[in-house]
Amino acid sequence: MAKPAAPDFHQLESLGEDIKRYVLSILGNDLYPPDPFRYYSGLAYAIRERLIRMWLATQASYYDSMSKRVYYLSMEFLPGRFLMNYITNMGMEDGCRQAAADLGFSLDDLAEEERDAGLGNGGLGRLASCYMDSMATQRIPGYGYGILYDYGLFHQRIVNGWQEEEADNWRRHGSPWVIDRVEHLYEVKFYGRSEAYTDPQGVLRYRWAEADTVMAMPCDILIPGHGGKHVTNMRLWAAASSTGFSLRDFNQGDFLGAMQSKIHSENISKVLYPNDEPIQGKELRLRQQYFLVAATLRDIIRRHKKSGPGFDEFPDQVAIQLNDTHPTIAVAELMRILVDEEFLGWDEAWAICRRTFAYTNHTVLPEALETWPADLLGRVLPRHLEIIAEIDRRFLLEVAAAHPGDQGRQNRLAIIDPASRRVRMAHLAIVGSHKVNGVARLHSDILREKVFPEFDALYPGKFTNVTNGITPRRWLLQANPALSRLITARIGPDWTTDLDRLAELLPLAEDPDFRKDWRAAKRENKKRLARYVLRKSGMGINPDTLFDVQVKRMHEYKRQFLNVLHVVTLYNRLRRDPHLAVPPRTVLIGGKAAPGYFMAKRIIRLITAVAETVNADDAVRSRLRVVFLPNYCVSQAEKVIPAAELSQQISTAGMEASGTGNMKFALNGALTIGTLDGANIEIMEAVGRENIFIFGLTAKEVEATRAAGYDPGRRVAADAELAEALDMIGRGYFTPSEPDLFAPILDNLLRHGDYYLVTADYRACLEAQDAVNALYLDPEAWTAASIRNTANMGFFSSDRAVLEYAKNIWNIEPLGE
Ligand code: Z57
Repeated sequence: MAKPAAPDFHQLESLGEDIKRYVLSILGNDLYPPDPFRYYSGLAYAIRERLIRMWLATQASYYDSMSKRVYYLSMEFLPGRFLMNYITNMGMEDGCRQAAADLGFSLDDLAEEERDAGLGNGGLGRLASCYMDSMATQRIPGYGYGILYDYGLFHQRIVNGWQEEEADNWRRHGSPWVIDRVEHLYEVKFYGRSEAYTDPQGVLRYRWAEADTVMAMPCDILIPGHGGKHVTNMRLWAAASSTGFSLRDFNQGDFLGAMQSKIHSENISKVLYPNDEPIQGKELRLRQQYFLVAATLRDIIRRHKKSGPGFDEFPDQVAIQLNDTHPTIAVAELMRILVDEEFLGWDEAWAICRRTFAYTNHTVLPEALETWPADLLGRVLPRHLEIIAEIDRRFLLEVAAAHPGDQGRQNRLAIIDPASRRVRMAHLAIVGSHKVNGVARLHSDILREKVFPEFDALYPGKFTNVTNGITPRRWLLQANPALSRLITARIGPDWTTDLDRLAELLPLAEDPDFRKDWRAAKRENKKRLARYVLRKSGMGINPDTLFDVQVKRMHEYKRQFLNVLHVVTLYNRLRRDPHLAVPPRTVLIGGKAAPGYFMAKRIIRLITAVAETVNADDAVRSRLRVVFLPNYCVSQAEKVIPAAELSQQISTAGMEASGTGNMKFALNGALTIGTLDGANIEIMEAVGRENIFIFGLTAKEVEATRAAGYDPGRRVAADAELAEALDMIGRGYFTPSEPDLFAPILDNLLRHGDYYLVTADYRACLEAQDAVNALYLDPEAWTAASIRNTANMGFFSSDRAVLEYAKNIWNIEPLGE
């Protein structure tokens, strides 16, 4: 496929004039002085207009084809910035560069003006956004549905070494990409009670009485596929109060009281909950979940009714994918609509539900499996609790029929846990879906064998795997122009939509000239990152050192602490032997801690403390630097990942469901040091055992080690370097004025059994790092391995992933050209 030609109505000739017109008319601003934010906004509006035209054409073709659609329900989307993504996907890059230059700007500088849309926490939200890009590119008819939070994930600042959170008011200066559909409001109900009545035919029915209502306003964000011919959208709901204010209270002179209920309703879409896993069980969060679900199902059913067929055909027209359990109340809501509002019989409604829903699980951490107290759920959603109880009653009859007399099994499988009276959302999702998938092969195996074995026995074939993927457009084509240019020069441009084509690079790993070009591209990216770090933190880093990177949410199971132990050990070795034969390294670590996660925040403080000490030590500073990158986010990832040479993926085996950062690094030619966890296993199989540094316990060994009663003390006593590093941290070597700062981290390890097995994997991690050093000292061999990583990453395209969902779960054919 050649580079897509810009269709006529992109009208690139008029782009410059359009930009100026938008600066005047929409922003109400002078053209002078030429402010980059204004010109970014003007360009954004000019592109938005072109996008809307394409989108209207795509939607018309959907209606013509009457095809089945998928609705991807997610509490989180993490798109990052839009401008360059739109421009590359629509093939407008040359035109936009020219227009920007004519106005006296560089396109890259204008792009830097955009705020990230950070409507997600981490992997789960970013996965949803990669899938949007791939659905549009692969022409799979479907939509993302989520919430338009006023405040996305907090901004992280580092103050005196500690994380501080700042509100992310991302739309404060406007958001040209969001199309508010003020004319399409839906009502969403909360609270009140379920009321029984008899209908004119004498049938007992239920309705939702005395409820409060909140309005849901749809806001669309357009998603162009690569090549620009197919444009879909995600629809994000914003809450608005149902009345401006309560007239009664207002007439009695209680203005603030009247405003109160308005504020209460608008709270619903105010802020994203900042916990990655586990999520927080707060009433407002439950209201957010139901708000998304109720508004979305109304929209789906409206569209279904408009297209003609009755409810029998609903599952032939509609697939609903639940992104984790967060939108699982949809199962009860669809039952409520079908039974209470459309008057279908229970069995008929239930068959429709099960054929419609599918559920993706993203975690096996017990503390992250979502449950709600039945009384809280019943207060907020009284009729839904009744419906869940009825689903549960019928389900347990099924269980009893399969295993008569096995009350223990019924208790374990029950949707409402009889002991705690909590609603287990994963059980509701499994029972209400026709497919349940994990996100990497190991993770799906663990789901079937360890977490839900009795469900697997009850429903053979329901559990399946779809290994995660990432979009090659954002994560290679856009983020890494240096490498993309080199790849396209050698194998042509088709890899952008057919990532397996990267395998054509494999023989070039043998070509010294190509290796030289490959290294030059990496070096350019390292220099770009060094400039970025200098600009953001005033710190200079040296592009001629090994860039060793770990960026992801801060979490004990991800073991940033193990990374720190390696750094401290390397520091000690360098102090003892200044001539040690290892390559100079820059260790970059970044990630946000949930604001209430004590231990994760302590680990950030430890990293900043170690960085301060190491970077100030003249004896080692030319050979080891440590940088904490503040405010890791999508736009930062786009700069960091292409510059990385070593990617740290070192979670305790069995705990990281998949990981997707691991894929982005390997695609950009970084070598992975990692454990046999999540998708690392499949990455190893793809790139070859000799092109990756694998260490540590396997998931099975982790289980056995814990079962045998692991004793970290013995391990530490037997390892002098480990003991030394822990001792320094524990006694305040890195924070002499506050020597006890890291005692809680040490307690966790030495007194509470080291649940994440950091000490168990320490020595293996160091040996793997020795192998890293040895290979890096041979640049030709390292570069060849780097090329082989990129060349073998085709499988990890989100295009492959969404096509698997379409075929095995949604039963949807991609549309033809
Ligand atoms: C989240 O980002 C993930 C799982 C969750 O249960 C929640 Br809540 C948030 C992540 C996993 O930790 C990653 O391993 C995985 O790659 C990602 O979801 C996408 O599947």
